[in-house]
Amino acid sequence: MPVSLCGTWDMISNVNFEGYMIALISPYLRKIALRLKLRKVIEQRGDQYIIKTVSAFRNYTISFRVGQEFVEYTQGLDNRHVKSVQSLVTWEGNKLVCEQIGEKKNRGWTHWVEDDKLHLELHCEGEICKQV
Ligand code: 1AG
Repeated sequence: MPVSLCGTWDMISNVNFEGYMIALISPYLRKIALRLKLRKVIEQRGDQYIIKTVSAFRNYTISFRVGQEFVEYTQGLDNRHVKSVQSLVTWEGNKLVCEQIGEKKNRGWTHWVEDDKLHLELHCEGEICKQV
């Protein structure tokens, strides 16, 4: 576990969020989501992580142990897909990498800290969103 991702992080940039969301949700919801300034609140208790994405519109929380598969239901995001997603989070060097195996192909995210900033890359079906 090379670095701590813990803390409260406020969004300063969000590139191609629209592209990422096209694979997942309706134009109406995308329009709302695009305006949001997202905040990440990351906590760690032992090897358990809690990552909260907080916004004025909706909040989303995941909780997992690194290296252990868990079932993720993306409630409040693209929850029209009732099918659960099998997710696995691992460290790849300094990066916390999540592979989300489910209905959507090539879906996942990567978190890392660089220049004292929290970075997040979200990908789904060939689209890559980059948030700092
Ligand atoms: C995320 O996962 C998810 C947060 O960072 C990104 C937010 C939405 C992208 C996913 C699908 C779009 C669906 C609905 C948009 C509607 C509302 C937006 C509400 C966003 C605030 C919750 C990675 C994370 C680890 O679990 O950081």
